[in-house]
Amino acid sequence: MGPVVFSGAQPTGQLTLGNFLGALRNWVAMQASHDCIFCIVDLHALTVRQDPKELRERSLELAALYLACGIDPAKSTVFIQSHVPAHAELAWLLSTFTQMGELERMTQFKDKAQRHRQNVNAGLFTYPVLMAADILLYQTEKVPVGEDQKQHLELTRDIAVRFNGLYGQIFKIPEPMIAADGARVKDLQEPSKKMSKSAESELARVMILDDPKEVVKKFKKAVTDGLNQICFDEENQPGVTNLLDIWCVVTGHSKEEALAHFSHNQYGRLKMETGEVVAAALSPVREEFARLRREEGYLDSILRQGALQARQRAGRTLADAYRVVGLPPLPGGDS
Ligand code: ATP
Ligand code: LTN
Repeated sequence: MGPVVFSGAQPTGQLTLGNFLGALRNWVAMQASHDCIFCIVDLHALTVRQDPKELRERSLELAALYLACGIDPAKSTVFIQSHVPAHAELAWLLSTFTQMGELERMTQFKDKAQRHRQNVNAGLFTYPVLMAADILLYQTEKVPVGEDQKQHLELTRDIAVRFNGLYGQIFKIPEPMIAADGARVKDLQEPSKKMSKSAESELARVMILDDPKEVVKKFKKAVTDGLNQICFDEENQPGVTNLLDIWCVVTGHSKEEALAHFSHNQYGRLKMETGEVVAAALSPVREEFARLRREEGYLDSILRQGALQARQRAGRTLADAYRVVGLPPLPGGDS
């Protein structure tokens, strides 16, 4: 089966090109050689207020999108986090092994607390503990994520090492896997920020399900600069660098090849061609998604089977962790 891989995305909105290049594309590639588990982390999504009907809809949509991107349920386990109670249970236990100061340092918390000032809830603060539980429950070895999640992975490792130090080898220590390219796709309007599903401007983010015309339009309107030179220079030319990076990941070309290809310094051409290659890469995903979304019975059966498998695996780790800290087993044997 190969080493265990675990990753997840939140059903907080449609997925962006950033999620695709930074995460999903790598998940698909790992299926051939790893024991992969991909989760729809709906409990995490609750840290920001959600409309109940939309949240339900988006969770199913996200499952269809995983499959449309190439996640194969015959090879990988796909499930919804809230279907496996062990996630919330282990999160509670791990929160007692996590210091307030550690959580206060998390940049995602600081960012989101800024953006949602009227709702800085305790769940937003303990979000990384739930993420640690997700990962540690499955004896995960590798966690493919975008660059923004690196700090959460480091915290997960610290919690696991601390717990193991006190009670023995209960958890495997996971490694983050951050792709060399595509791990930090930037906002098309404010290229100093990461492209995010929850960005305010529609033009800022390309969605996996945007139709080709929309994709091209968004790239045409991408913000660049007045320097009129095509270079990889994140500091002074973040917009141009982002477009070049995206073009390289999608076409599989190197930086040198990109510079040679766009040697005439025409920003218009860079925007247009990047838009076109992205639109072409996303088209088959969009079509497969439309087909899968009509097959609700099939999707339900995948999610049910995934949850049952996940419950079994997660249950073993949770039982071990409960036992070693001194929580008594149910008298008379397993429930
Ligand atoms: P939100 O904007 O609602 O916080 P998000 O866009 O960060 O959400 P998640 O569902 O939390 O999306 O993340 C799914 C995966 O996509 C994670 O592995 C994350 O690191 C990755 N990811 C998110 N944005 C980008 C980006 N701009 N570039 C590369 N990878 C990204
Ligand atoms: N925190 C992640 C989503 C996430 C995740 C996980 C990723 C929740 N649990 C476990 C990898 C492994 C995010 O915001 N992108």
